[in-house]
Amino acid sequence: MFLGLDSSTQSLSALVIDPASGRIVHEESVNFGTDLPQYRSPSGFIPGGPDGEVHADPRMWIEAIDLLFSRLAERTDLGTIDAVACSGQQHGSVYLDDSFAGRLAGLDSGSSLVEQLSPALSRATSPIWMDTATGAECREIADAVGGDDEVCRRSGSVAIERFTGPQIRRFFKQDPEAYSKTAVIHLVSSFVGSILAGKNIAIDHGDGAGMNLLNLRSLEWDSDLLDATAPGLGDKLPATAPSATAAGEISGYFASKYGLSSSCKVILSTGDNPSSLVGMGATSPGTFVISLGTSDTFFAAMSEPVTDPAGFGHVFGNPAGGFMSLICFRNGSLAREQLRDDLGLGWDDFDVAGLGKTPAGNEGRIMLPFFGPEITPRHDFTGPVRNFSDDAPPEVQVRALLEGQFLNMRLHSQWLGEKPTLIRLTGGASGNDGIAGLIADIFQAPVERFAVANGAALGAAIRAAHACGNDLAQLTAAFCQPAADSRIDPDPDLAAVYEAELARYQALLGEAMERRL
Ligand code: XUL
Repeated sequence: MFLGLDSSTQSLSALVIDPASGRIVHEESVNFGTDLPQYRSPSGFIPGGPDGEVHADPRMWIEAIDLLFSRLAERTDLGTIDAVACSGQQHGSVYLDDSFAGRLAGLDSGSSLVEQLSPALSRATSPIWMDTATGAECREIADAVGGDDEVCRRSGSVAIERFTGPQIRRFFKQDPEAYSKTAVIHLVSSFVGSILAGKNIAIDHGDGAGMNLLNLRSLEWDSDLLDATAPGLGDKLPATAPSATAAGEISGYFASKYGLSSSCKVILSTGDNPSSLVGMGATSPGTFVISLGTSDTFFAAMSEPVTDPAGFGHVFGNPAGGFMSLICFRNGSLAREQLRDDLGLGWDDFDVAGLGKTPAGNEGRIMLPFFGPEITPRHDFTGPVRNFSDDAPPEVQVRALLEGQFLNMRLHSQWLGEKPTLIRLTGGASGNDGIAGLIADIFQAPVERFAVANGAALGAAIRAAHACGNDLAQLTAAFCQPAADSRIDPDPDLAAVYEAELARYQALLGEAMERRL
């Protein structure tokens, strides 16, 4: 049996797979808001941060580990687990002093993790991926190494507010004393993995690439980026290593407290998007994954490591080897929900029934689907831009929003230079046949939906099994199957319609961005 964990923004979840039977045998989850209300973080972060600051309490992540394992141990025999791997929300960072390694090595199962490890935190709170407070630091880092193009050429992304390097720089500037007391900086994923292993583990290439610090050619920390970020940073970062590396055996704490076998291996952690690439069975180029969530994300394995010349997309390590792209669209469900509420509609209007009232292409009526600031393309939009009257009937607005969202996605994924042969759709709105059909038509590729809700935890469990000698293709065939009857094929007659729409969308976007510069 293999255990996958996912420490995401709102919860810590676990999934156990049995490769012999091809079954998911157990799922468990701790919701930070409802299970750990004492941290006052209903959505997994501390609300109301100033100037775009979004931080979380790392003690909450630690406490969730004990709670999750106690629940797992009640319901399943953890002694059968051969290996565990972890996935984590990307970019978030945890700051620890020089007592951390000793505390990990000496964990006592008679006391809790949070009691024993919290005193090692050298920064009380952890910035997470939603934090946008580091605009100045991004500019400083880019200026120091020769501009955004240079940061992108080295690290796979321009300097980005939510990425870990700019976040570390902000900490160094705000509290140099606490920064100098920091002995080790972990990502959320490597932090949880280190607790499991009872020692500091390396940062893998998948999650490490989301820091603006890893050189994608050498797969080592880039010394110029380190220097541009904060002094002495190289000494505070764990080593980097391929995702499939075994970090060691599970800490004795988990063996004696929760009954894990002392020979249970801990495989390096990775970020939730690289992990989902594995869980969605998309580690080979050609299959694109679209995840419809609060923000929509788009990711795919890359045949060649190219970077986005416009600076919106990112390149991370593919846990199965090579690289993957990731593009994040802030106006995802947030925009869909806002239009629904503004027009007093229901989700049916966003499904086949509602979309059926308007023709594909919406007779040329286009919406730039930005209800708030967007990151792809990066711009401070204050509301959607339409080339038609904003009191047009609701069905016209709905189609314009949805077509706008996926035309925007197609437009901003063209830098990959690859056409999808298959799109795997996941996340909240993926069960919606209308939206799935629209994506198939706009990208002119078949769309499949997934039965497993937590692709990141599944990916972690599959990685654990793979690192212990199980064949990845067989694991993928057994666990990464679409839900029955979930496939939707594109209508080839609409290829030309959406080709023309894409050109119109691009022209409208160009005009709007110029007007607002
Ligand atoms: C990716 C990103 C998010 C987080 C969510 O760059 O910021 O997808 O990984 O957990």
